[in-house]
Amino acid sequence: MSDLILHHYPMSPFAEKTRLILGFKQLAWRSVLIPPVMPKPDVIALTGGYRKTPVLQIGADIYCDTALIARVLEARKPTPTLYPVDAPLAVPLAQWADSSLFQVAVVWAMQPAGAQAILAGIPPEQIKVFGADRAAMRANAPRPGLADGAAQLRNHLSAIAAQLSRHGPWLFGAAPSIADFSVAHCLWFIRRASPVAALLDEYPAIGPWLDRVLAIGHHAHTEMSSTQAIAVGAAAAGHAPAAVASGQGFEPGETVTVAATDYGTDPVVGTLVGLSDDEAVVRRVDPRAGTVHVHFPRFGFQIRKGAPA
Ligand SMILES: N[C@@H](CCC(=O)N[C@@H](CS)C(=O)NCC(=O)O)C(=O)O
Repeated sequence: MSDLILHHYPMSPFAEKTRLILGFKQLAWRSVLIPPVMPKPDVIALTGGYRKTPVLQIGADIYCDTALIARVLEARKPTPTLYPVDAPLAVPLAQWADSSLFQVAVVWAMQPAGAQAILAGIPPEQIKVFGADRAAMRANAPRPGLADGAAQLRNHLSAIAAQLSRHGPWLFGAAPSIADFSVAHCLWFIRRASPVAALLDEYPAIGPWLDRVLAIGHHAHTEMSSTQAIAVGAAAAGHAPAAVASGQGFEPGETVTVAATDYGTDPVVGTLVGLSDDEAVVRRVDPRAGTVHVHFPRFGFQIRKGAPA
């Protein structure tokens, strides 16, 4: 079976979500450390434009977005499951955490005192580069200021704490679900912003639960360079089987553009080879990575006909 190759960097919350899911499923993985800011030529060689973190590579299949990566890991190793049958709202709750909760967790964690802790050790000129990169990535995407963000975060934390008190030890009862990982990576980020992390202590049910999630760990992983990962893509022959469902307005083999709809909306252009209610797959040819299949979930992405003018 081809290696699971995670392209990520240590301080990325969505990467931490994925590392913990790999730990939960006890799946061994290869770790490719990527830059936290653009340019990311080796990531783009694989994705064709998508720049967010993390990305999962299996041979010549490139999976964008952690909602899809989680499903791929579930298919690779179904037990323990991320989607317990008695927790049907785990997926929508995870989506809420990955968007609403994440946004206000970042607003809280990245207030000046928190940002200083998170970016500790990074030279001031690099911090400027980081700020400019994130401003460009967000473009005009609206984000609450600190007062609004803090109020919203406190509401969210109350709800999470109440859920854990009544239904714990995990968010949906006796076993972890995808929701635990999506909520945990947001609060992990706040914990790393140590001068402002005491907010979490106001919700006593949260600390022990977060400790439990983080204790799952990341399982066994070994480093790989991005050059090696691109060579793996170039050498891989087989691609995940895909089909284009009828009735969605797209034909197999047509040129399409796929892009995120929130932030980091850099388009990926390719030949449509797979489309379902869960996933869009495009084939593209890269001078270094060869022919790759790039996979996107349908939530949070838009697929359009043709290539941008
Ligand atoms: N919906 C995406 C969100 C990923 C995301 O926003 N990741 C952040 C890092 S935690 C990011 O891409 N930041 C910019 C970058 O790494 O270039 C997912 O679930 O993977």
